[in-house]
Amino acid sequence: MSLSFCSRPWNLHISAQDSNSGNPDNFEGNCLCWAPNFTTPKMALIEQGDSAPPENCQRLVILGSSKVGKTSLVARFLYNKFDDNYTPTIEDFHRKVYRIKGEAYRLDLLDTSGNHPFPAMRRLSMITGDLFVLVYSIDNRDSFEEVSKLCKQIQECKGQCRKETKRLAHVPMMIVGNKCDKEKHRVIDPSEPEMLKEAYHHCGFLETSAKKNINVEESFQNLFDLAKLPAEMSPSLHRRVQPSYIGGNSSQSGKRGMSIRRKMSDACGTIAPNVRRPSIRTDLLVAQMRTNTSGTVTKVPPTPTSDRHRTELRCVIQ
Ligand SMILES: Nc1nc2c(ncn2[C@@H]2O[C@H](COP(=O)(O)OP(=O)(O)OP(=O)(O)O)[C@@H](O)[C@H]2O)c(=O)[nH]1
Ligand SMILES: [Mg+2]
Repeated sequence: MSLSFCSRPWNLHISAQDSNSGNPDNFEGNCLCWAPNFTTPKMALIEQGDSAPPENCQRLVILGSSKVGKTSLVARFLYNKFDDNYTPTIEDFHRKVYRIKGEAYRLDLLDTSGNHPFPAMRRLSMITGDLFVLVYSIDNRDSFEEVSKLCKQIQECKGQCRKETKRLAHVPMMIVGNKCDKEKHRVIDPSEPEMLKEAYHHCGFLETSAKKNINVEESFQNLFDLAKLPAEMSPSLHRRVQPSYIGGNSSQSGKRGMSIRRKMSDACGTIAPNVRRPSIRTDLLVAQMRTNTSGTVTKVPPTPTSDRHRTELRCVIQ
């Protein structure tokens, strides 16, 4: 039986194997058990998310000026809802768990404050984020300038953390021009974010309206594509189920000849209830683990995307 910590300290993976049968299922019920390409069909979806392999656990951070519609975009993506009333965000944390083609995935969404009262927290969110949605409002030039600054800050921050100082860090980022329903008030021409996007690798751009539900799903879908995550993470490409949902998975069903459409329909997802943001201490630990305190190089375990198989260096949080 082997015990190992993954790159995120709140995930403890115990890979257990019976030396006689080689079957990890023998330990089910005694310990939290995970092995690559193996998901026990008896686990509720929410538990599968908790034990998802680290490369399938992604944190999506939403940044941008105040009132540009960050929270509205998240609400549209998660609940397909829109609220005309404005409530300022301090920080909101959401978690969605998926089972796609027999594998568990976990997507954490960090909805930040546009007022960023705590700059160190914002920097920490950049360090711990894997994917970024950078939102401006098409009727507000300052909010676009902010997105331009954010692109640079994220690249610098990730560049400091990784041994990629001489070239741009590969961070999936989606620039989103929200409130495109307010065409009459437009002050940002799409050519400007298009130019900004070209300056970065793995960067996309779309105009959206959380209010009219225009391009919201497409924006997240583009970001998943950039991050090489499964398309089925998009709301319309999986079934919404209860957290307690237990079902067979497509990889174990043995239906090899299934059509792509049918395989897609086997994907399911749920929003984790009452989930709390990992503590700042935990986030700091993650930041520390992702960097290196002595300046020596730390190997990060290989992930499905080759550019995530990388070396990382010390990074300062200030
Ligand atoms: N017309 C229009 N209004 C929108 C749209 N998206 C959001 N709003 C409105 O804009 C206001 C601000 O939206 P929020 O989603 O709360 O903005 P936010 O970026 O989260 O703001 P902070 O939490 O302060 O950073 C709300 O009154 C929303 O109803 C949109 O696509 N079109
Ligand atoms: Mg908000």
